[in-house]
Amino acid sequence: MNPFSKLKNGLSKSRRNLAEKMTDIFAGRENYTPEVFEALEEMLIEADLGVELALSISEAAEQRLRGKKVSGDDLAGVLDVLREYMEEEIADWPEPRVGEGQPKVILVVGVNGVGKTTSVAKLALRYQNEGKRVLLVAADTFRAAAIDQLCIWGDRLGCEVIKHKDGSDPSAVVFDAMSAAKARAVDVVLIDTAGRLHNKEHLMNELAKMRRVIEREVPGAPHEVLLVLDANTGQNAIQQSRVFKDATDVTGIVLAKLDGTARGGVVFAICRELGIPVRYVGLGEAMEDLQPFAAESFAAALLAKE
Ligand SMILES: Nc1nc2c(ncn2[C@@H]2O[C@H](COP(=O)(O)OP(=O)(O)OP(=O)(O)O)[C@@H](O)[C@H]2O)c(=O)[nH]1
Ligand SMILES: [Mg+2]
Repeated sequence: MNPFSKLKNGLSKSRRNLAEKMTDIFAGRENYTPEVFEALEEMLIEADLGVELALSISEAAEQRLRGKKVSGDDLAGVLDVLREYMEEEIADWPEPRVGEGQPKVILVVGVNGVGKTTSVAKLALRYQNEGKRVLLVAADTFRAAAIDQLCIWGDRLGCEVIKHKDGSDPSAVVFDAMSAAKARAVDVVLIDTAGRLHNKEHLMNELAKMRRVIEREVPGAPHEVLLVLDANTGQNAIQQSRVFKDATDVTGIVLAKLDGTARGGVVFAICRELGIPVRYVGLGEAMEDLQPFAAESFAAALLAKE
């Protein structure tokens, strides 16, 4: 399947949700009354686009359609307004710069069960496919079996995993990983961390300590701190991002599990309200199911006709 079809497939629940609700809003109406646009706004809020963006889009749609008679083509007209807004709202972001001869260090963080470890494996595959030498780091020493889980991915990928025992200090694992990466001319280091409840101070401190070790061993690193969010959590994902953003320098978001949710619109709220770029979207459980996020194709896939 080509990447766009895969994205479209992954967004099918979100797309159907939008299309169905939109059809309901227009069904049986002759004219565009203010209620139509109120309903549209409400629907966009429910689709997790965020209040502000929902309001701007429904206003733009109103300006375009007010007073006109409802015709079959107008649904497409509203979708065009949506698409234009989405493309404008979300810029694509440049890759971070990595020093000559340095490994690129990527720290992957997030609350429990959002898809961190799976995303690490998916990212590893992407980099391997670019011909990069990848090292995985089992810095989740907190949850039983987390190390084994990463090692299974490592086996599948044919990728080395740096690990210590369960319960050991994750900063020590990270320290070893930085040394190994430098010694073995690794291109990309992917660090899997423990699921942090964002109010657990201990784990947040541990994260800060890991960062200090990384910075000391590879100046300028970590080059990316990716916060993994579960798309199913909708607006709650925004709250999580705020807390992580305050605790550490988050450079980008991996929005996982978009395939299982009708709330794909949350991408827009995240970009707009947090100013953190969505860098990747997770579209399934397999290694191949991760795509770099691009606003234009995302909007097109979300609003495509079936
Ligand atoms: N459908 C779908 N499932 C996903 C995606 N990403 C992860 N999962 C599933 O979500 C579950 C949790 O994934 P993990 O990668 O273990 O999550 P985690 O954040 O590392 O979890 P902890 O280490 O326990 O905090 C697994 O069953 C994954 O297969 C995705 O993009 N789509
Ligand atoms: Mg994990």
